Amino acid sequence: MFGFIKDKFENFKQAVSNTAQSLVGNVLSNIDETEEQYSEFALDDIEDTLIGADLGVGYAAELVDNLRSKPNAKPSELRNYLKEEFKKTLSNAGSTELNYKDNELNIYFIAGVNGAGKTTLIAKMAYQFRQNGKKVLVAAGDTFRAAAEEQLNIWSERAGADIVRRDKADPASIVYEAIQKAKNENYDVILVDTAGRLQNKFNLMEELKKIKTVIDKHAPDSLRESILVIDANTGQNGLQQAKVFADCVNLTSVALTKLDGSAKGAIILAIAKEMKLPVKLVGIGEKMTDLKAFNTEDFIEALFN
Ligand SMILES: Nc1nc2c(ncn2[C@@H]2O[C@H](COP(=O)(O)OP(=O)(O)O)[C@@H](O)[C@H]2O)c(=O)[nH]1
Ligand SMILES: [Mg+2]
Repeated sequence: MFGFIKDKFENFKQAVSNTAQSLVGNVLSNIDETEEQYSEFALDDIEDTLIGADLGVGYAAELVDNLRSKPNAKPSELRNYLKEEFKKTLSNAGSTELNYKDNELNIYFIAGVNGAGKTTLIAKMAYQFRQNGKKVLVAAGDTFRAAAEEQLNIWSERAGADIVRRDKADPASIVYEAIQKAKNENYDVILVDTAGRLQNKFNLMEELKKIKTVIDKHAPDSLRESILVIDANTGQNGLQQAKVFADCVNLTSVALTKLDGSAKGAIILAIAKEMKLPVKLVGIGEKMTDLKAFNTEDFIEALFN
């Protein structure tokens, strides 16, 4: 495990505030806590509000059907009920600690659609690892967009990481080169940036598989995480993206970006529920320091308090 910024709860709480309003605030403000029982109208309302907050149709229905089937469920207990259910869902999705092994090479494979925030996440991770004295190499695997490589170069320099890049080269060969360099020069971390053009889904998925094959072959014990980057504002679309990527590369976790300002952070719960994937990192702004280690307690606290 690795201790990414853990001390900025206030910023995190701020980033979760719109989600807290749409997911918890709106549900609670629509019910009458003095009623002894839920009316059918109230239950439908709760379900609609949960769906509107991007929790997903199936999950919202499950939560409300649970209440419906318990004749003595009380509106005054709704807050606690949701809190416990959300906690359960998150803990069932697995540990939120980023995997990291000291004194070994740690490879992080980063995937996601264009604009999700992959390159920014890599810069932020590189910065964090550098702050902790780790030797960091970035593999510029998004060779499709020239501007993307240049952006990565600037970010990496700023973060104090080294980079392997080669114009128009095959991404898998760049990753191969990065692995050789990392082994020869004792790097602690390789961050693998990738392309995200979903317009040509088949080619993209083949390219990602090829990169993973190179890692499996040349650094079989080093792949620490395969992280899918999802823009919080894409809501349920993000879940669809997750399914496409999960079908092709074995994902281990999710990084949710642009949570700042987003009211659709319930996607964290939807992904945990439907895909059993933990969110481990959260982007809460565009700056290098705007990265937060996700943890369930902080998230629940920010949602409900
Ligand atoms: N507000 C906000 N913007 C972000 C965050 N992460 C990335 N961005 C912005 O999203 C845009 C796309 O990011 P980029 O890393 O290039 O996406 P990529 O195509 O997946 O590599 C850029 O303008 C970033 O500054 C975040 O956590 N919060
Ligand atoms: Mg990029």
